[in-house]
Amino acid sequence: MEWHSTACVLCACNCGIEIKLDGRRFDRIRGDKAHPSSQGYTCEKPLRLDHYQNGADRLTHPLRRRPDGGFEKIDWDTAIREVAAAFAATRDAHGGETIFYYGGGGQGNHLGGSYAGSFMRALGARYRSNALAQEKTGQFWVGDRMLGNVATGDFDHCEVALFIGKNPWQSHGIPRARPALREIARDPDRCLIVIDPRRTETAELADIHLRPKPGTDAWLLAALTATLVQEDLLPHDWLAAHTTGLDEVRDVLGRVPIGRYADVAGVDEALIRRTARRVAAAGSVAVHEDLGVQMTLHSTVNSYLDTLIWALTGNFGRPGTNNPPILFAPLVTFTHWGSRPDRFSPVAGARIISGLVPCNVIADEILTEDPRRYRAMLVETANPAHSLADSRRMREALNALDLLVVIDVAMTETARLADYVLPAPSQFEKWEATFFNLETPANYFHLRRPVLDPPPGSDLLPEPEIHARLCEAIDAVPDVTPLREALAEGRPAFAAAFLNALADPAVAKIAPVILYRTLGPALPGGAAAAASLWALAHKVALAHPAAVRRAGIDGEGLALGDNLFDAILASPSGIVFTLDEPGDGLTRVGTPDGRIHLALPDLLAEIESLGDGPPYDPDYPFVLSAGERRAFTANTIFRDPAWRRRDPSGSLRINPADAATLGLVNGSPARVTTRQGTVQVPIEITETLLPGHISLPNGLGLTYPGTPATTGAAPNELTASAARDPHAGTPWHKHVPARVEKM
Ligand SMILES: Nc1nc2c(c(=O)[nH]1)N[C@H]1C(S)=C(S)[C@@H](COP(=O)(O)OP(=O)(O)OC[C@H]3O[C@@H](n4cnc5c(=O)[nH]c(N)nc54)[C@H](O)[C@@H]3O)O[C@H]1N2
Ligand SMILES: Nc1nc2c(c(=O)[nH]1)N[C@H]1C(S)=C(S)[C@@H](COP(=O)(O)OP(=O)(O)OC[C@H]3O[C@@H](n4cnc5c(=O)[nH]c(N)nc54)[C@H](O)[C@@H]3O)O[C@H]1N2
Ligand code: SF4
Ligand SMILES: [Mo]
Repeated sequence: MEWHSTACVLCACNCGIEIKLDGRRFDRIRGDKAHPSSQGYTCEKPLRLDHYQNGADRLTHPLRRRPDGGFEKIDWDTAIREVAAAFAATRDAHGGETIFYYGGGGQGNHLGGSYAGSFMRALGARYRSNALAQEKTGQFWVGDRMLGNVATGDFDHCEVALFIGKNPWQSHGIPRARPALREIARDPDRCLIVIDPRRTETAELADIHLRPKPGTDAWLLAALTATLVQEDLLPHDWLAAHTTGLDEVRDVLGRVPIGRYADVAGVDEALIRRTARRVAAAGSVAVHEDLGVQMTLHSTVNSYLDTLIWALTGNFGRPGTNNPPILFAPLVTFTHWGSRPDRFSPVAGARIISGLVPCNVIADEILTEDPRRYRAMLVETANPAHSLADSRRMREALNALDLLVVIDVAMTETARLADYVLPAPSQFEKWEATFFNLETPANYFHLRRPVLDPPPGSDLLPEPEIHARLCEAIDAVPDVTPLREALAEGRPAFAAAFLNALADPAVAKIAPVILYRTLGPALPGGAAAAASLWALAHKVALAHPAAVRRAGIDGEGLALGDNLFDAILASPSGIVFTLDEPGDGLTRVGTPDGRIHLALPDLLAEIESLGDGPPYDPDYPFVLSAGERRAFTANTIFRDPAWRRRDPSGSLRINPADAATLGLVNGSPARVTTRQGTVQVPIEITETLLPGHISLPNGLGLTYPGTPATTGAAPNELTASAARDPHAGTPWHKHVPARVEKM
């Protein structure tokens, strides 16, 4: 029996794994030592991947909704013809911009989504979104305005590691998180700092744990950055050389009442000052913020203040600090300082950041009489009926569409509402890759090969083939014979012909599909889906030739991109595709003057006007974090509840004092009520939460064949779409006012 190299698809780390099959079962799974980033590391979750691969609600055939509400199996010719015609009819009647695209990539799969834009552009669609628009867009907007880029922390080499609203012990997000955290914690010269109201597994290891009351990070972070300014802990030469706007920032932070803000956050002022001094004294500081601050009150201000921590202390562009990664694919896009105008969603007028409409306004954009409303939607590798705020209203919105088409591997909450469900092979049955390539100084790309065939008797199509056929069905694909002929002469001739062909806007719109239909069939081992990577490899090689060469790829001119592409095709465990030298990060600041712009006036004004603390409603005395990452959560990628070895129904965590007041004991059922809804869940009493703070896990509340009802509470039955950041529209899922009652 053979080990197959692939990757874990459960979080953005995408650790390399090897799988041994027993028939169609995943018999054994281990870390892949040849994977250049994870180097054999995995957490416990991928050992359960058979529950994804062989889930009982895997889709096997294209489905069409019947008039009686049920689904019937159809063949692919019918499915493609009818779906293409239905989208085209929406376009003809109401304009292509009323067609909305949601998703395009989960935690492990972005290759299929790289072809979806072709069909959407061919239809004239303009609006799209995905989960990044309910977590990262505030951070992207701040990064865009301050440095024309985003920066990620280098935790392998930092002296001080600062995690803000992030629990990497459970949620990872940095390579080999657990050994990396242990190493930092063990080293007396290094320092691990955690800002989290919960005493998380990561906080347990920390040298300094700042424990704000939930939702008070803006006050705490303002006090921390104000200490840097007021105690003059700033590297003035560095700031003069690399930044602008210091005076405006100093003006506002110089007036922050540190003691009062510390009181609002409930954190000892002396500890805040000690933390600021430790950060300022360090040779290098790496910062990582995540959902704890991105999904709570003042989230965009939080992202701004987090950025100021490293920017004001000069922790940028060196090893162990924060650096803009070289993206393999444009996972994040920037406005390039005014060269692209700001865009807003058509009905709600919400700011579009990195090309994404805020998730929290999507229902508003549908449930309206406004003629610009979205009328048709393609959902791919996402479950918005479950993952977006206010599921009840989201279901209503999806039902109100003229057309909903879902591409997935399983019968999800969203697929159940669809007019057509298009089934794809699992991520282990096709060529796949993720575009979560965010590391520095070395960055990694992993093209995964199929581990096994689709189930016998099933009728599945990989996403690239679905998008290509849909484009063909609306007559968007021109004759590609000349390109095929050029390819027969070799890649250089093909590259020249392809660049030529791009001059035609009809070709440029669907370039990925054109590559799939020309270069695709010529790729070895059936790797047609990798065709879009050829163009991306060339883009990276043209923009960053030195970093690509340092990664061991040779070649002059276009040969460098071709060789990078070929190296990716030939490496089943992934490769290092770029390697930075110290200082390279500085060259990727995308502002016109090449400087980091410290002052964002609108956000500085919000810092000045922070009030006396978060609002409090005695009817809802608790703050609920709706969607905590735990040992046995993985978004909705695992649908089979049996994958959870502990806590099968996802307990509500609550502090002992609160439990005692309410008369709750461990394991007893409780009722949690928010302004939006009510759920019943078992209780887990834990000292790790502050009084007044409760948490529910993410990814629960799914239906599954053979189980009587849903297992656990679906967090978004409790959340409200209006509870969102005023700038980025990102939700406050970590700050849901709630009440708990004994049952
Ligand atoms: N096990 C597991 N890992 C995952 C996932 C999963 O489903 N399961 N999902 C993946 C995905 S999609 C993502 S985006 C990441 C998310 O990764 P994280 O952001 O690390 O995950 P969370 O547990 O949602 O939130 C992080 C922390 O925020 C804290 N928090 C709550 N309220 C506040 C607050 O007001 N202020 C501060 N400072 N902190 C607060 C919580 O106590 C929690 O420890 O995880 C990824 N990894
Ligand atoms: N209340 C609350 N809501 C949240 C969060 C929270 O913390 N609290 N977290 C938010 C965050 S950070 C995220 S990332 C989102 C996640 O929510 P979503 O973006 O909706 O995605 P996932 O739950 O990851 O589901 C991925 C889907 O992809 C499907 N899939 C798996 N493999 C394939 C494949 O090869 N092809 C296709 N076509 N489909 C496939 C799975 O069956 C599943 O339906 O949830 C968000 N929602
Ligand atoms: S850290 Fe993430 S990618 Fe790695 S094994 Fe765990 S869940 Fe999978
Ligand atoms: Mo996420």
